Order: sequence, then C-alpha cells, then structure tokens
Amino acid sequence: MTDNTTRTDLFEPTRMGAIELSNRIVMAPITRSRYAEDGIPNELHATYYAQRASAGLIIAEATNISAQGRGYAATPGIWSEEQTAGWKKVTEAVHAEGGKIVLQLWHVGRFSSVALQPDGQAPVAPSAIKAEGDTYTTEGFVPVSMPRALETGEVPGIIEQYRVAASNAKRAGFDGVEVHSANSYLLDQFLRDSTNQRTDQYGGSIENRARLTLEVTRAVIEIWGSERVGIRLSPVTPDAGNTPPDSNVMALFGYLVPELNSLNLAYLHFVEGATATSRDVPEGVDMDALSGLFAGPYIGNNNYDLDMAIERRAENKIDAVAFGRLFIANPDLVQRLRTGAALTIAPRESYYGGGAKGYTDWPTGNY
Ligand code: 8OZ
Repeated sequence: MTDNTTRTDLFEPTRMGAIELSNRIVMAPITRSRYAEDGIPNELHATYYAQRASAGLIIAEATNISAQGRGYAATPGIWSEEQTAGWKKVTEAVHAEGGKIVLQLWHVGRFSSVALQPDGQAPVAPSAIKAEGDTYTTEGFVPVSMPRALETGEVPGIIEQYRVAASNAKRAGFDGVEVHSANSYLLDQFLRDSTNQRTDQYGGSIENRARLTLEVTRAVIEIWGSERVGIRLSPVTPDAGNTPPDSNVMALFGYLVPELNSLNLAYLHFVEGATATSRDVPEGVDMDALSGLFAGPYIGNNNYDLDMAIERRAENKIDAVAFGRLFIANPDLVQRLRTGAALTIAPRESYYGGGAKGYTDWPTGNY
C-alpha cells in the first residue's frame, strides 16, 4: 500500500477564505440529473453528498436560481422554500460527516427550451442568437429554443435572482456559494463576444461584457461576505453546439481575473481546457498565465489524475484540485488517492438520470 501523504500536501488541511478544508481535494460540481420536476433535493441526494463528505470541499451540482434559469429537466433548484428545505437536509448530512459544501448558482441563459420555461416563454440571453445543441426535457432531448435578448432594464432582475438564490443557500446551511460563470451559460454568454452583441453597458467592450459577472458576484458577496464566495470560469470551453470561446481569451480573462482580485473571493475555480473533454487550449492561450493573475486560492480542474495534481501543486500552480467524474464511483476518493487504492471508473450510463443505482450504491474501497 502506498502512502501518498509523503509526496504532497494535497491531503493536508487548508483554508479558502473563511472555509476550512480538511484537505485540498475538491469535488467538482457534477450534474447527475436525478431530481423530480420540482427540483427539490431529498434523502437520496443527502445520502449521495454525505457519502462524499471526505472531500475537502464539495461543490454541489449546478442549481437553478430561478424557473427562468432552468435549462434541463431533472436538475435541482434553489428558488423556492421547499427546495431550500430540501438542500438543508443535504447540508446537514454533509456536516454530520464533517464535510464542507458550497452550492453552485446556475442560470442557463439561452441554453434552454420553451418546454422548460415558465409559460412556454423564450429563454433569455444577452442577444437573440440561438445556441446549437440539444437539451434534456421530460420528453427527452430537444433542440434548444431561440432566445430573446434581455432588455437593459431586466438586468437588475437577473441580479436579484442570484441574490435570492444566494440568500436561500445561506438559509439552507451551505458553507458558501460558487458563481457559475462558465460552460456557456448566462454569465459566460455575456462574457463572450460570440454570444454577446449588445450595444448597452453590458456589451461591446471587455469591460462591459464582464460587467454582469462582476455585478452578480458583488451581489452574492453582499449576502455571504467575500470569503464564502467562489467563482468558476471556463475560458476556452466551446459551447454544446461548438460555438468557439471568445475571440480574445487572453484579453477577456486577463481583464476579468485581476478584477476578481479586488473582491477578495474564497477561491477561483478554472476549467483548464475544454470542460470534461481535453486540456488542450487554442493557440495563444496560456491558462497558467491567466490563473497566475489570481491572488487568492486557486482550484484547478479538468482531467487531472493524482500525479498531475501533485506535480502542479509542487510547482505552486494550484492550491487545490477538483475531480468530477472520479467522485461518481469513488465516494471515498480522498482515501483511495491517499493510499493508492484502485479507482473505479463510472460507466457513462450512470452519469445522468435514474435513482439510487449508479448514484449512492458505489462501495467504498478495500484498503
Ligand atoms: C452536464 C450536463 C448538464 C449540465 C455544466 C451544469 O456543464 C453543467 C452541465 C453539465 O456546467
């Protein structure tokens, strides 16, 4: 049996803002699509997260901040009292196991279908540009719908949705929240020039396109304090329809990351490469140069294995590593990595949908 604790400090406690972590291994937010139409977490979800509480930090899966922000069936919400009460069961179960858990606040923007929107309305977006790709409804996969551009006067209402969700998350007992400004959802749609063709103060220049992400983050900080707010960015991930990232990734994120420094966040969480796909980046992009601009705790993510995490930690390129898929079938991932025990690879069929099978029935390892 190996003892990997001698090779790295990844298994030692650390602190991100006001959040104390028992180690530097983070569970990335992973959509598992196991919720009823009401988006209310229940005992099953509490069990799932509690089983994974030995992670230094759990970032709970992307959670709809409003009915309008919803783009996939079977995902959870945090806009109603019932959803808030459901999440309380989850946070209590995780805390009972000594874990820490933050909630990822999600608005899909244009990546939705009229079938999922209140009163069958069009999804909202920075500009009326349709995404390509399919989303999941109770009727199965359907192409996403043509969105409508938000009026400037509606933007405060979007920020308010984040504020309400952040405040619900606080009442639900989370240790903090992560602003989902990645993966081509609403905030990322504002950031990128491929999806934002606005002519008001939320479009055009980089400063304008970054405005909503910064305003939302500040609004959430007002609820939580900066030391319990993190943010996730995915500078080079194309969207589901393969819309490329921004035409000038280095300039856009070279502006945004230093702006975030002034907010004193708990952490920055970067998807290094294309989310869940590859660590390759377009020519001219240097992810380490961008993450190096961040002054606070930095969580690296995307296709890591332990050796890569140890190496990048030793080079001081990361403060913590987030694993997503590996947490599916290895609830005790931290212990397995620590001892060099074998890892179980979850089959794709287990990722999304269904109930306890492939969700809470993974054994802990033999070590
Ligand atoms: C997989 C399936 C549905 C949504 C993301 C929230 O990529 C997601 C997501 C992932 O950020």
